[in-house]
Amino acid sequence: EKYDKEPPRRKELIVNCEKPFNAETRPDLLPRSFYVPNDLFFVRNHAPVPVLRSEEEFRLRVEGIVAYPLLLSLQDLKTKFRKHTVTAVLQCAGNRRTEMSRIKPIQGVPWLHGAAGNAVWSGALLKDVLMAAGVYPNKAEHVEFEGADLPPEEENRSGYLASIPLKKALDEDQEVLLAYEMNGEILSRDHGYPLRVIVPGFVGARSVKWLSRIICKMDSSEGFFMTKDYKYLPSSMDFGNVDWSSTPPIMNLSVQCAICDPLPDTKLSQGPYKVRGYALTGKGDHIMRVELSVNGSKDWQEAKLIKGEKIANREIPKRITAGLKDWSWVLWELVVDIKPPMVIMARAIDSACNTQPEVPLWNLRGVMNNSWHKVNILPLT
Ligand code: MTE
Ligand code: MO
Repeated sequence: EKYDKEPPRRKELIVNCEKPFNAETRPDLLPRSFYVPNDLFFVRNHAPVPVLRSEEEFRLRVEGIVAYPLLLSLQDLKTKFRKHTVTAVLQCAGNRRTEMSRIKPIQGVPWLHGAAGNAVWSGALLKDVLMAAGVYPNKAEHVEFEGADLPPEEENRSGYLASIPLKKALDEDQEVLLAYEMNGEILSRDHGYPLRVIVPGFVGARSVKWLSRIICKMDSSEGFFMTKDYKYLPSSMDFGNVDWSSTPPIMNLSVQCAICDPLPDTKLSQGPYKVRGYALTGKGDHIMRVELSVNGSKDWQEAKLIKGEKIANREIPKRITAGLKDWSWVLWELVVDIKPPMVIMARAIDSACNTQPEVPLWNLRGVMNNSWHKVNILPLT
């Protein structure tokens, strides 16, 4: 059995697919802490979790258009490169697909709004490793990552593949990380043990888990999840007429906001209720405002933003005031008047004044749904 060496998992997760394992955090648990606990963090796998016999055996290859190809042990990564820490949200491009599939059915993991999570990641900066390998920035334009898992979709039986522009990788302010720690703990097997990429600001699909190889290349990755998935195709394209080459692979996140508490179709009595959720920015530097409407979008009230929290005696750096981009999510809350039956709506506006569309833009893969989040509330009896 290919799936007989899977790690133990919390039963509180909402499992959307067992093999490969795909599970999301129950949305109402998300705003309970600024960082999602590792064992409640959503898991998006495309294959069985690879088994590493011993940590000593692990090697990362760095090759392609570089002067000095490298073969690094985990110990090398931890001792020869400075340790960098970044708080970043990870969101699957398919987060909130279920809402989009109400417009027209979509094949794909039926995520609610729990396929996003915030964590503090530590590891070596990808930039430092690429510099040590003597990357040729004038010759290479992309950095490809290969994972040790073997998704059936990768036709030539390679591992999971994705790439990012070399420019992003070499920009220290972009903080692209080869992470070995998540929330101060060693990565768990579901989240990429022993090493994964974290690409702040990009969709989760580019943050390759179980990283085994880095290849500096001229062209972007030909991997399945770059060329035949994770694309925001025009609404007119269906499986019958899809032209994958028409559309580039998704990279950047877009501004997002979700109501986590109450859950959709909750029965509530009339009166005040503290609504809670998360928001994250796309190309903007940070979330400027979150607004809620309880009267069908006629009036919008501003929610209170909760921008950080202490973890293990560590203060969140004042990135925003320092003029750097905030890769983290913000949590927000607002007490509203509940008069069921009703709909609570939420939308965010980021510092670049980007906001969300009122309705989802349907697309074949059901990705990048960042429409106004609408939660239906029912009367108690
Ligand atoms: N990396 C590998 N090697 N294999 C995968 O299946 N899934 C990607 C990405 N990295 C994946 C991967 C996708 S689509 C997402 S959304 C994130 O990992 C999810 O990371 P998580 O499971 O730690 O939440
Ligand atoms: Mo994803």
